[in-house]
Amino acid sequence: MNDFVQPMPSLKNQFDDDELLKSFLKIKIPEEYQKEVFTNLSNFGQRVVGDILLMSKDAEENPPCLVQFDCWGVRKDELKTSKGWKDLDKVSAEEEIVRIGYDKKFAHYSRMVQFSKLYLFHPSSAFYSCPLAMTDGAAKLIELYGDEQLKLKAFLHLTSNDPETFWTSGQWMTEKSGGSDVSRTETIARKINGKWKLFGIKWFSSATTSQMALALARIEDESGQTIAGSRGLSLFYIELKKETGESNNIEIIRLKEKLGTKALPTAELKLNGTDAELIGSIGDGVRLISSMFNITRLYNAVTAVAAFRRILTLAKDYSSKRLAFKKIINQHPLNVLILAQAQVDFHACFHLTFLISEIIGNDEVFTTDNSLKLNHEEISKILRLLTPIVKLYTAKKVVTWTSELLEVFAGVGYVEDSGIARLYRDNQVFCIWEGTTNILSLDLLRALKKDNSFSIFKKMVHQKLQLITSTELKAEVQKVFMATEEVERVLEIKTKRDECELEGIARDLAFSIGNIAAATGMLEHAAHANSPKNAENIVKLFLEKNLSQIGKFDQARFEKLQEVIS
Ligand code: MFK
Repeated sequence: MNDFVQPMPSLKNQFDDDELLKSFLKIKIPEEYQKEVFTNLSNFGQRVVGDILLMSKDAEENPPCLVQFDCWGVRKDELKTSKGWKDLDKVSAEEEIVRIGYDKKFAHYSRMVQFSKLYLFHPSSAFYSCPLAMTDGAAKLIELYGDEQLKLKAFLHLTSNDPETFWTSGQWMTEKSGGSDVSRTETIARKINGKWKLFGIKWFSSATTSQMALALARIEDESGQTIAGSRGLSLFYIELKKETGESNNIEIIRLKEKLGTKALPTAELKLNGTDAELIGSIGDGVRLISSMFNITRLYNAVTAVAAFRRILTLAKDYSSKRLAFKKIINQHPLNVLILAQAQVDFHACFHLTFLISEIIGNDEVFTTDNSLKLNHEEISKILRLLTPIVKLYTAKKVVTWTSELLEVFAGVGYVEDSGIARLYRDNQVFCIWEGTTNILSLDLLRALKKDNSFSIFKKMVHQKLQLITSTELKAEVQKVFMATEEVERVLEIKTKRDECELEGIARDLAFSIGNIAAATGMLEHAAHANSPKNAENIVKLFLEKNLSQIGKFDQARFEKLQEVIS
């Protein structure tokens, strides 16, 4: 009889067991905050492998379902969610995952603390992190552009730590006619008896259980005319229920059958005269909502890195327990190679993402003696430049590495009840959610052109690197300096050429700048870490590759490529 039982991979306290996060925070967070932050994260690190993990299991095992009609044929559109999903909402409020970013208790370190908490939460949250992303984005937008009424109502709900009053928000942009190209939005806003009412279909609305949403719509004047394109789009605030508790004329057409993120209800909605309030000026909708999706894009990055850490942790733990060909598999050279390469890329993603937590923190709570030693305008421009990069970079890495690391588990990784198959399906969303890799690459070009922000980014990188005096890291520091020169040189040439050439290198540019930013964070950490040897080894391995990866792209090559796919 075969009675062999393979010991399972297991998870320990997700903060106490995270040497990288602890070391990073120890270096960055001032003494005065450390005790409170470390205690809070350590307690939370235990919860995410305890009660919170059980909530997410319940949410995954009991996905949402839609009851559209009662037995008499009356339309109900009742969205049923599990107890686990509801409890995750409560935990999010109590643990202040959104609030930490707004109460600014840790001054310009507030976002860093918040991102750390989100990073611990996400892999045990059944993607409750998605509603939280939009909630945070909505809070930011209202903080920037909301009127007093919205600030006194919605903002307080979105940033509440009381489960009874906490609200989540949806972000309703995507329509059948345009996911990436939002300018094709067809939803109409009509003024009827002095009030805005929306009519149209929103094609991908996650967090359908939210109390509010921010939506784009095209204003129709009294003669039925609209302005085409994105300049015709305005931003609206919607509450999903009327004061009576009835639906605000919103029909749930159906829930999406998605590849992954099955616990998260994502619906197609019909707005059938939905009461709405205009935010900001008419025609300014895309610009305003960008302040929301720039936050959700950062959530995308933090959660992608968190998901990367979860599968890597499980793969390393499993590799220390599984025997094959007379050796524990973490002794086999090919597996060592895979795990080490994944670890190096994981560190790059971590440092890139947590570098941006420092940048956004300093942007939101600006002081002249800020840790970046830049003025406010410079910090804002670097934030704008790095946001699309951090999103696309981490998303692509986690998707690639999830596939590779699944192989470590072989057949068990391919079956549902190992949980690995679910990670594989779920993680694919990081490249889709909040904009695809190509759209984010084009957004980088938008930022580069508008702000000339690469030279400011270069200034930040150089300032950080100049502080690294370790002779051990001298060659590596030099390599990053040279990579910034190389990207700058390419940009100078390419911005003078036609649009097609610049678009053709947009992805390469994004990954090159991402590599430079990640390497800067890794070097800074290695220079200050308590036990620097491992951090030095990791950054050296990372810098074995070329940071600047900009390939050849010109009109002749483009024509050749077009022929190839014809
Ligand atoms: C977690 C599980 C989720 C479940 C499954 C999800 C499946 C997928 C669901 C989805 O649908 S996610 C997709 C969400 N959609 C997006 O992320 C939108 C992607 N498209 C873009 O980001 C486009 O680049 C964009 C719509 C913004 C382009 O629109 P336009 O009309 O071509 O923008 P334009 O004219 O360049 O910019 C208009 C204004 O906005 C300009 O400001 P000014 O008026 O002052 O000049 C821009 O500078 C500004 N702007 C645009 N992007 C910005 C920005 N400002 C700051 N940051 C940005 N990123």
